[in-house]
Amino acid sequence: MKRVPIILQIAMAVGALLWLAAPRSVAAEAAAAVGKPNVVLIVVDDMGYVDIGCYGCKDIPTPNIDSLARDGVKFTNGYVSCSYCSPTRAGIQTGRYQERFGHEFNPGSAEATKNDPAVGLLLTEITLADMLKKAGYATGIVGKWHLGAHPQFHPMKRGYDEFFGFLGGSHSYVKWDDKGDPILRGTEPAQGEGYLTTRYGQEAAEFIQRHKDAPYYLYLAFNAVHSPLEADEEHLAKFAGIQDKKRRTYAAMLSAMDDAIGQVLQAVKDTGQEKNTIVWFVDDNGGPLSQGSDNGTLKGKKSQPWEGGIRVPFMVRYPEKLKGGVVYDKPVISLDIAPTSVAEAGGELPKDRPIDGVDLIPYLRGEKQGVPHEELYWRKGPDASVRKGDMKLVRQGGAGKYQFYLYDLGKDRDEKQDLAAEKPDVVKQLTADLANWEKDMKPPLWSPQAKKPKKSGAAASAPAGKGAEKAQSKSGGRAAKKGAAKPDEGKAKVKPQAEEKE
Ligand SMILES: [Ca+2]
Repeated sequence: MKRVPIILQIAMAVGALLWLAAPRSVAAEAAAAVGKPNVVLIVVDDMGYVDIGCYGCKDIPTPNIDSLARDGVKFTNGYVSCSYCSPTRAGIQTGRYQERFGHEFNPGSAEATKNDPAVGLLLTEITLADMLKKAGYATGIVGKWHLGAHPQFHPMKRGYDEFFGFLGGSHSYVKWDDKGDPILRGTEPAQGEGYLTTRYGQEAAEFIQRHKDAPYYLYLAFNAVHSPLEADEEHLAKFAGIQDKKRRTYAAMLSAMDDAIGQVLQAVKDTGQEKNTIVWFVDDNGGPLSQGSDNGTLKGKKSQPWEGGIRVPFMVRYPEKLKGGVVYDKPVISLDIAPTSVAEAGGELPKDRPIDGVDLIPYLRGEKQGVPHEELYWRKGPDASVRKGDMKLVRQGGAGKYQFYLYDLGKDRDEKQDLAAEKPDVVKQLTADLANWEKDMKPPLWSPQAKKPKKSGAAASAPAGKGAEKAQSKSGGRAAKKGAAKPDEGKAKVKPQAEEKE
């Protein structure tokens, strides 16, 4: 496992400490905080591209989520920075391509990694909560963390004042003490019962009420509609007409989430701060399809570099500054959430490291011409892609035998016609752009979560992390070894997972 050079680690750690410790008095913060917008960041999990009404769904009513498109801006070329859970969240929290700090893969389950200080959002990274807290905000998270289960990565050590939720990547909706990853309030197991998606809505609404007199940042990270497929009777009853059992359960789960979001939006309204509250809505990756989700005609699914893995429902509502009912079709990415929120909060971004997201408000208000991003990049092991304008290059394969595919998304959003043979110059240019971008990225800090074998076997079932490399080298070199994903070295040392569990 290759580490970030110690000198660089120390420099970034000092930078993070200095940044967090820079003096601003409490009184100054309180004075400066008046008039600042609240920020509500809603992240949903594993939802398909066409599973809400405002993106074309016909069989699952989602009036509350749809209201964000009616009253805000809907992105139709909205992306996340990874095709699965934890890396996307690392990018959202930092505004940086998560490959810059080796957060390229999901960690293992919370149960498997809770004693592993090597698997989680690097402590040298500064979170959106850190940034907004410094700008005078009350901060809280409700729901799924998935950025490290070791105590040092706990959200309340990463800028969040309050936490109600779980540390891993997936969770039962009905069993609060699930798989050694209990629902926590703060750092202690929470006592309670009831359907968790609904409970998250209640907890979020209560947070909003509790902090209505100060600017607040609420990170509402639903695990819905991720597996396991577990719905409550009330919502299941609404979808008795859907024959397919998986789709019916999925629809009920999504409907419960829509109700919970309705409760949160109502809380914002009740406090009289609707205009001055930025509400983000983003899906953390495309639908996996095996659980009842639907990506429409997009190619591919969760964990894949095709549009079905990374193009997602993405919206922002901010009546104070943005007109409602607007569709914005230039490419944007979830990395933009942090810089946009921090700019509106009058906060500051760290200056000692590249920030890849941009402040979208000037673009959305038409004050800035051009596009927020000339290029966007993705990488997960040997899979990588780049979008430049409408042209998208996809790299797949491994063991020195990469395959390259080229699409014109302006004419072919669904990636049906591979233009690689027709446009070799474009392939060459985008391949060079990708290689150039990869020079600034770090090797993965941990290997992909090992799949559980059907038959027991110590090496293959070892969790990712410290012990994994040794175990995995015995089992045939699955680990993310030195330079695993560098353009010229890493061709297939990191094996992608066939089906992601988290
Ligand atoms: Ca996910």
